[in-house]
Formats: sequence, structure tokens, C-alpha cells
Amino acid sequence: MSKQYTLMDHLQGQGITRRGFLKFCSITATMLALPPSLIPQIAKALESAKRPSVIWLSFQECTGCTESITRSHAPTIESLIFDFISLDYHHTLQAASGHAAEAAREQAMKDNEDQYILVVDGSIPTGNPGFSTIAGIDNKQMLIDTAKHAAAIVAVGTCATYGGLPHADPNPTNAVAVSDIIKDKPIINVPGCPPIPIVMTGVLAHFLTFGTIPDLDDLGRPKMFYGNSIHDRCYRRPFYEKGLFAETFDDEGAKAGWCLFKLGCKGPTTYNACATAKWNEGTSFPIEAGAPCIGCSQPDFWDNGGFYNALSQPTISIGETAAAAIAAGAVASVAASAIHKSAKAKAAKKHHTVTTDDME
Ligand code: FSX
Repeated sequence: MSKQYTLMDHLQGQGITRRGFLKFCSITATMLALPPSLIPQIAKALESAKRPSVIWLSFQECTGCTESITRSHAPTIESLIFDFISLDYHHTLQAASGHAAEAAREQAMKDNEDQYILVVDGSIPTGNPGFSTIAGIDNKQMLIDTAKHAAAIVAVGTCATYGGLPHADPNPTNAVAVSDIIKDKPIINVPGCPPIPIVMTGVLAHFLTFGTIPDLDDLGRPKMFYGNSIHDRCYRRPFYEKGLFAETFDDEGAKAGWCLFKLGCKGPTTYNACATAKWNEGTSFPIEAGAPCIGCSQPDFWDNGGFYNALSQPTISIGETAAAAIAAGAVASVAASAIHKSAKAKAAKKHHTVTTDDME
């Protein structure tokens, strides 16, 4: 039986102060789009929350999702909370192996029937049961068996939510998402390749706080994290509106931090919290590092053209103003290109200029 101690007991044991805990509650309230007046309620619910049983199954994936949740140079409250909920079964992280590991999964299912949370990362091959097995059990069967008495399922990563990389053309294993197989359980999709750690912990914090799953969009994603596009919250958006676009990765526009739309940024059609939550404990996110968003939290992003190919324009997700700005931007960028032609010519003598064509 799982040890029944509270989240606050656990955090205090890890040296987390009450101030630090309340800070996490405050961040969680913000992430869940809840008013500050609910912070005491969140704190009360979380600090007295009992340790829930979590079973984590990994199927066809690269382990990036687990790396995302566990890789931090210092333990964060998010990682401690994830540690707190603990994992009765996790292929990568558990100490047990072989029959002992499978016995732990079966015991956790029995002890916490209809109460445990099932987390799944990776897609499920359906072309042949032998394509991927664990302890002699094929992935599809293990998912069906383990989902049967789960309270809810969290599909973590784009592989589990939409098929991801294994599902990419030509999809040799006939990989499918969790929701393609399980139809009778609440499923929370947390896409991203990998997902942002605080988004994963935020979903679990919501479940611990309210005992319910959060509001989901039509792709099964929690609206509080996936309700806005990257473009909606991007700090480079003003450049987009003004029609100022980087044309190459080392031109003057790129150096000045202009919009990366023409370098293939999928921010306008991608829904995720990267631009607000950011990565590495809020340090940065790809666009801030000068790399276009590749749209990794959207279905079939691997097959939606090259990462460095610009979206066709205008897209349905871009408003009229922005669409007009793209048209204006096309003109403006020609002008900008001319203005910087001389500078680029000088730069070209010193550097190899990387263009979108180089990336094909
Ligand atoms: Fe997929 Fe996750 Fe990408 Fe990798 O588990 S979402 S390939 S980061 O590892 O499933």
C-alpha cells in the first residue's frame, strides 16, 4: 500500500520552505489561469494532498519526455512534486526490473483500483504485437490492461497524444495515439516533443487540487496551457506586426531579434505555453534562442513540411491584422533586404550565410 503522507510533509523533508511552497502555488494559480484569491485554496489542497499512485508506461518514444521532467541541475519544486507523487511503476526510473517490476505494477493497480493515475508516453504500435513488448506483453495489451482501472490517463508527449515521430510517414509500425485505443476513460493530452515540465506538473497539480481534469480543447489539451498560440504570446510579435522578418539566420534582422516567420517558425499554428512558461526553469525558449518554433505540440508536425519552410500565408490562425502585416511584411522585408544588402555582403565575406535552402 502506498505510504500516506502529505505533500507538505514531503516538501519540508526536502528542505522546501513554506515561502517556496506558496511561490509554487502562486505560479500554479497563474498557469491554471486562476485568480490570486484562490492561492490559499490551492495551497490548502496541495499541502494536505495524500500521495497518489501513478503508473507510467513508456512505449515507442525517445525518452525525451522523461528527460524533460527529470533533468534539472537543481531540484525544483516541480520536480519534487513529481517525485512526491512518486511512481509505482516507470520503466526508465524504477529500480526494479523483470518480474519484480511487473509485480509492482500489478500490486499498484490492485491497491489503488479506480484511483491511480496512468501516465503514458510513446505511441502504440498496432502493425504487429511483436514490434514492441515489455515483459513479454505487447504495448497495446499492456495499455488496455493498465487503463482498465485508472481514474484518469495523462498522455504525455506528442507520441502518446498524436502518434509523434513513430507515426510520421511512412509509419512502419502503424503507430497510434493512446486516445485511438482507449475510449472509456478521461484522457488529458499533454503534447510537446517533449512537453514543458511545469505543464506536466501543472496538470497533476490541478488533479491533486480539484480532483478533476482541467478544461480541454478539441485536441484534448488543457486549455490553460494550450489555449494560446506561441505566436499570440511571442515577444517577437511586434516585429511580425511591423513586417520585420529575419531572412537568414545571421542577417541583420536575425541579429536584431526580428520575427522568424520566414525562417519557418510554426508559432502561428502551434498551441503551447513555451512563450510564457519557457524552459530550463523559465530561462528561455527556442524562439528566444533564435530558432523557429517547429510546432512540436501539434499533430503530425513531423510531416507538415520542413522545419525551416515558412508557413503558407496567410494561415487560418492569423487574424486579419496579422495577415495584412504579412502582406506588408513581404514588401517591408524586400526593403529591409535592400537596406541591409551592403551589410550582408560584407558579412558574407566573413561568415558562411545559412539560408533556409541550406537547411533542406
Ligand atoms: Fe515522443 Fe516522449 Fe518526443 Fe521523445 O516519451 S514526444 S519522441 S521527446 O520521448 O514520446
